[in-house]
Amino acid sequence: MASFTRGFGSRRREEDPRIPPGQYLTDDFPVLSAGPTPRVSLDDWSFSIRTETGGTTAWSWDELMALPIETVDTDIHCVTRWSKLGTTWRGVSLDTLFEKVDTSAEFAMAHSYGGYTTNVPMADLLGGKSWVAFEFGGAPLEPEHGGPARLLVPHLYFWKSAKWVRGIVMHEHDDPGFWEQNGYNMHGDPWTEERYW
Ligand SMILES: Nc1nc2c(c(=O)[nH]1)N[C@H]1C(S)=C(S)[C@@H](COP(=O)(O)O)O[C@H]1N2
Ligand SMILES: [Mo]
Repeated sequence: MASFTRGFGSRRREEDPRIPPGQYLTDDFPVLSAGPTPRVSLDDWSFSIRTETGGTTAWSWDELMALPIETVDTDIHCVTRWSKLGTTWRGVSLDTLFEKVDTSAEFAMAHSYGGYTTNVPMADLLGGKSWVAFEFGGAPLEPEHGGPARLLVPHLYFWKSAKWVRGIVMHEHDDPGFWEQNGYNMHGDPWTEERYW
């Protein structure tokens, strides 16, 4: 897919229905981070889900790797207007992780090493829509792009795909995360241009 888009950097939506309104294509993979890149060793890494009752389920790196791993071919869209088509990731589906979690809360707050947060409704995380991803383009995810692992929610603007993800906290209400407190949309659907407030 990447070679198919090469040389069409200025191609717009009129010519390709995979490009949401107001986006342009890039072959690069820009790095957008609100702070320094945290370094987390795999020995110290864990991912946890805390529910509304305070119960916590956690996975070490090895435990995550022992779960079913999926390959995800998808397009990604940043609110700063770049889109990248045909990216390939490997990761564990949030459906798999939530199999072990008893919750009826409708909202999730993703938390990252380094302090970043972003809110995502459960309806946008489950049903084959999101992953904890640790490989990009056949190689371990680079630290700048969120390695060891990041959330991948490709049907929403890419700020919802929290880099260096360390866990999810369930919320009864849709509370704003980092960018959402700073003017970004609570939901972030690129197809309806849910960019800012
Ligand atoms: N922890 C963390 N995750 C983050 C960010 C961040 O600053 N910190 N930036 C978000 C934004 S605005 C975008 S567009 C994407 C960028 O991912 P990339 O740097 O891999 O392109 O990460 C998102 N996830
Ligand atoms: Mo972004």
